[in-house]
Amino acid sequence: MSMPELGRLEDLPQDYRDDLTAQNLVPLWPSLRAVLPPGKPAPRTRATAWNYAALRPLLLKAGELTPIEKAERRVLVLANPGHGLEKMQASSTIYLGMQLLLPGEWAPAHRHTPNAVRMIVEGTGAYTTVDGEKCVMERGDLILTPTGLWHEHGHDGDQPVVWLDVLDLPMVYYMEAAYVTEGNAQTVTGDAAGMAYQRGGVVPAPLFVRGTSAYPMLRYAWADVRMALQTLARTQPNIEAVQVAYVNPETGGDAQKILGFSALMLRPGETLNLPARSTALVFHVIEGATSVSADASSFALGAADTCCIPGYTPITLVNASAADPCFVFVADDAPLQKKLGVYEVRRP
Ligand code: GTQ
Repeated sequence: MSMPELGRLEDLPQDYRDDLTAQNLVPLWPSLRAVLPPGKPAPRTRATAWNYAALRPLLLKAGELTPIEKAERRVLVLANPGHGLEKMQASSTIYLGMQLLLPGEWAPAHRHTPNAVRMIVEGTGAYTTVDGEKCVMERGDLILTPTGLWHEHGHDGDQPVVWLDVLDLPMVYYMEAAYVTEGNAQTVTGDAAGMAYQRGGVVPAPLFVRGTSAYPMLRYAWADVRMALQTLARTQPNIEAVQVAYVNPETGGDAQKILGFSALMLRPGETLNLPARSTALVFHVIEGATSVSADASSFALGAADTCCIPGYTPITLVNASAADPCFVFVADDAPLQKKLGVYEVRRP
């Protein structure tokens, strides 16, 4: 059905408009189509890619220009131009940053309301201590630092360590609920508290009592996730997509409450068509190379490259290799959208 054209602001007499403004009033009809466009939203989020080889020298340069004490978190934010770079948003709800920690450096303990995860990009010897649990950081590992939990980053190795931060900061900031509390270095109470959750199908239950921690597993080792993907590919060759979700092992639900995380294996030569969904998506290549295409945009991504695609568009990924798999880390805001009842999948 065609939509009738609505009255414009300019159609109203200036003195009437001035009277409205004086009382903090705004007529809806000139803006109605902008806030409720027909059929699908008009996202600010623009399909955007960030090339790791190109940003890496700038991140290392930040290591020379700004000592850790002057940065607290030495991060270059992957900002979406559709939102304006100063907003520091990859999408409406997702913040992405590449964080550098140099050997011997220390990013002090703090806790904040936004939830974060780290996807380790390069280097060894660094660790994040979350709620007293020391989590080593290796390429491809996912480490959660959920809302309210103390976290600090340290580095005992001898090469730079870089990781991708994924936070729901834009969402929590929009809610005017974003703030931080600075703290003292944590006492490490364990470096393996979550290890008992690493095997699917069983959870700790001492004296028949299940755990009650909201975030029982803080580190998802890439070696395990990679093996799960390869097992899935081998045992279910007809599966539509070789994909696993990062979940809370106590509940089986999403690992975090606002953003959702999964890992995807593109089999050699595979073309994968993802249906249009209401969520914007972030793709970060862990291993291999793939193209990511949506509407008029197409990006060729290699290892450590990252891109963001707005919601409501079908997406096609094509593994660039006919011989090797490609492994991709995926983030979206489906957990939030599902809770709010606005989540949609649009199959053709
Ligand atoms: O490492 O705690 O990219 O607090 C932005 C805010 C990282 C962190 C970011 C943060 C952190």
